[in-house]
Amino acid sequence: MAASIADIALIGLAVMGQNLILNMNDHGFVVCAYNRTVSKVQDFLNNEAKGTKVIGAQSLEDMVSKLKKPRRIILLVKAGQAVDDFIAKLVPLLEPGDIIIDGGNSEYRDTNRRCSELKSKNLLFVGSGVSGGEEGARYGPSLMPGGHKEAWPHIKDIFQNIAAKVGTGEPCCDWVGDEGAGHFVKMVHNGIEYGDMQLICEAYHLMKDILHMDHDEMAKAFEDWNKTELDSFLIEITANILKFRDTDGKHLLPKIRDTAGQKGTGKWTAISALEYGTPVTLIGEAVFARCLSSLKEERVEASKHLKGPKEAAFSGDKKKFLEDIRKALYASKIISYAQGFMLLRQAAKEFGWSLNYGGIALMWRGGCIIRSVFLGKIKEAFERNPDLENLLLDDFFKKAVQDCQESWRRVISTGIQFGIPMPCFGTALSFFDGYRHDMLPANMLQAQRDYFGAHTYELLSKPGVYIHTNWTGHGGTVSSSSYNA
Ligand SMILES: *[C@@H]1O[C@H](CO)[C@@H](O)[C@H](O)[C@H]1NC(C)=O
Ligand SMILES: *[C@@H]1O[C@H](CO)[C@@H](O)[C@H](O)[C@H]1NC(C)=O
Ligand SMILES: CC(=O)N[C@H]1CO[C@H](CO)[C@@H](O)[C@@H]1O
Repeated sequence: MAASIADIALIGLAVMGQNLILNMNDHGFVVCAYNRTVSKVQDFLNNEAKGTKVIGAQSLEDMVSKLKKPRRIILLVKAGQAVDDFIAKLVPLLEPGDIIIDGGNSEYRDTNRRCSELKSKNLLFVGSGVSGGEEGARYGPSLMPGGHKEAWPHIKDIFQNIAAKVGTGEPCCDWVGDEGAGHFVKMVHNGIEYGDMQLICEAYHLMKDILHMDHDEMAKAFEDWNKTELDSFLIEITANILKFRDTDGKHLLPKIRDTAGQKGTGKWTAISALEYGTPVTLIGEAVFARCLSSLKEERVEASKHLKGPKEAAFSGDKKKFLEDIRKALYASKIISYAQGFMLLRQAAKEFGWSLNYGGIALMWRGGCIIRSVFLGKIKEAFERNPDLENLLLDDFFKKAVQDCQESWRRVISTGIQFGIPMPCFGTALSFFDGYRHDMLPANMLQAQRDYFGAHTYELLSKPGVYIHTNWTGHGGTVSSSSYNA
């Protein structure tokens, strides 16, 4: 029998898997590599892993025999059936207390299910969000592990060592919560990424079509913004993209076809938002903005028929308006994160998870696409008050939104006058205005529902007591159960 020398095994030697292995190796862990196509293992040992302490396995049995106990096995295989197939093959080879970690892009509901299936077999299961792409995997990803908490003490050291670090070396990895919480948080991360990207696109659109800034001026603006509260990876790459010139010396960006692709993770966040009744409007709009962009031919045709407002030159102070756009972006971004955390809170309620919100902000602070200085502020807000109901009620963010408010409204009203689409700027402001109103027009809605469907309503003075009014004097005996409006 082979000596049990490996600290952890990893199955799935695509680039992400290889890079995570090399990252763990760099941090002094002995990793056993395995791939279903076993020749891949030898290739990896002979090439990328040459000169490292990485060992290979010829079979799952071989892999299991080489692991220290409790055994720790990371799966980095295609989400879906492949994960279940590997789990089914591993289960008979493992002992109670051994740990299977799914580091793929699994749907959180699958992770919930796998947690309960493996619990009944006395095995520990962890579903971990991994963000940061290939580069992150190699040099420090953001890691979001959740599942059976008993596994955490056994994997914490490895996970926190290989994760991205921020500030004075704080790892962008902490225990997220029970069951599929890690994968849920990863999904929300991706949704927020959609929102952040769309907000930047809207700012770019306003700069381009209202202020008529050229690419270098816009690049300079984003570089300047990168030194403000907006300091972040996405703002930084936006500046670089704007500056980038093609081989012919011209800017590349205006040559790129304006149809956005998507892999669906933003969509899943929006679907969850609808499912759990949480108004995560900005991510929803960001997903729809991509959908609208993809109707390129239809838009080209429509552009010949549907005219916007008469072209007018911007007559205001350009420098001041540019700063207004920056503030509109910042305020909208605060709304987006407030909504994202509302969804996390609702999911926690739904599934009985206890989530560490400040920890989540820290996990996103570095290593991943949405990494930013801003997330440090969110972490501080949850540190000040772990039970914070909504980010917008934290003093720092309350003041930030207040400071941006006039600019935000000016940008949106100007943008509307110029006919510029700003789905995310707009929905953010609508959400803000809705959230801060103690009285919304939903009294009318309730009256309408009661009028046509006898759905009943409550009086402000008597919440909890449901009444029906005979609105017309000729109302039949409709009961609310016969309608579902
Ligand atoms: C953005 O700011 C970061 C520091 O916070 C810096 O490392 C990076 O070079 C800046 N990028 C640009 C394009 O200005
Ligand atoms: C509604 O009011 C009218 C007129 O007063 C009455 O004839 C009718 O029975 C009422 N309908 C119900 C469902 O109470
Ligand atoms: C299941 C599994 O381990 N598959 C991987 C083996 O390696 C190839 C290429 O390196 C990957 O594409 C597979 O996903």
